[in-house]
Amino acid sequence: MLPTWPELVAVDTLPADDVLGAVVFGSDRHADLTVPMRQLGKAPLAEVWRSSLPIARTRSGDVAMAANGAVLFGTATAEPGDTECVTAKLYEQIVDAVRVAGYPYLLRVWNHVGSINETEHEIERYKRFSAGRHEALTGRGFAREQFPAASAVGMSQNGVRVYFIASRSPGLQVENPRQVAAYDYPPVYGSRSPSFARATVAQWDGVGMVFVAGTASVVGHETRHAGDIEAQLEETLLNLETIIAEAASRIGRKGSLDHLSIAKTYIRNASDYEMIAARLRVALPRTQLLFVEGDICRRDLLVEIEGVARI
Ligand code: 3EB
Repeated sequence: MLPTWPELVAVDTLPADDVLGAVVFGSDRHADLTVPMRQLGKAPLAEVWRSSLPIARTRSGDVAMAANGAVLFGTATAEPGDTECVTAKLYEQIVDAVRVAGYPYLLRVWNHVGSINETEHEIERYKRFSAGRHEALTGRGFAREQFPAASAVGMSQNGVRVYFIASRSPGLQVENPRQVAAYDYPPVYGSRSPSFARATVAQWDGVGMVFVAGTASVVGHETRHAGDIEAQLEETLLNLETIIAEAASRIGRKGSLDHLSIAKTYIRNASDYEMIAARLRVALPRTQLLFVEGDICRRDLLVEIEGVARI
């Protein structure tokens, strides 16, 4: 039995006893965390992480946690301030809290930063967020092989909101052979390289769960197809297919887009939603899909897709 797995459910089915964590986009009902981003498409869906084991809830400072003996789901929110500083403080709290709780291995972190593409003290806020995250993780002794899979996108209020999955046992970090590892990016993307992995894999009961980081039209370290949403979407799908296959091969299996059980798509311009949704329904016919409107950390990226694959 998997200790946790993600599903998209109607918001009005919450709260539920077997939900480790629930995240709602754009509405504030019954969620452990609300992310102020407009959901595109039909009725509001919640992203829930189900639990097959009893759940214990705790809090430590700004970090709220729900754990089930195998994994821990956490949320943390910082009020607006100096982005680098509040991010570093938030990440230090997260690392300390999961270590004390006994779930020290971060598998996946979702980051939401208000006005992510605006400048703050002459530096783009994403870069300041990235520097704060880097300082906290490396300062707390994280080697690059321990960085979690991540995404970093905007939201319509200021501040930083984070949710994450941590584990009692380590995951396996995976990189995309078509891309430079983000932690090796040149400084043009920020004074401190982004501290994340393209994917992490956890294995429970013979099932490999692949946490696929935010995936976009990046080849090497450069954005491809600036200004061309159709081409960005195709490049993104190729990157998704590549990282899933790579993750599967690391555990001796074959993997493809067919294994993606859930996918969340961040869309910069809501007017691209119909085209993107139509394409993804064809490319990912078996995948549960959620679409939200939001800024992506690089100004020239128009779409980003993340999700979880079961192999
Ligand atoms: C990229 O591939 C696009 O800073 O946590 C994707 C996923 C991106 C996560 C992060 C950034 C992050 O570099 C940007």
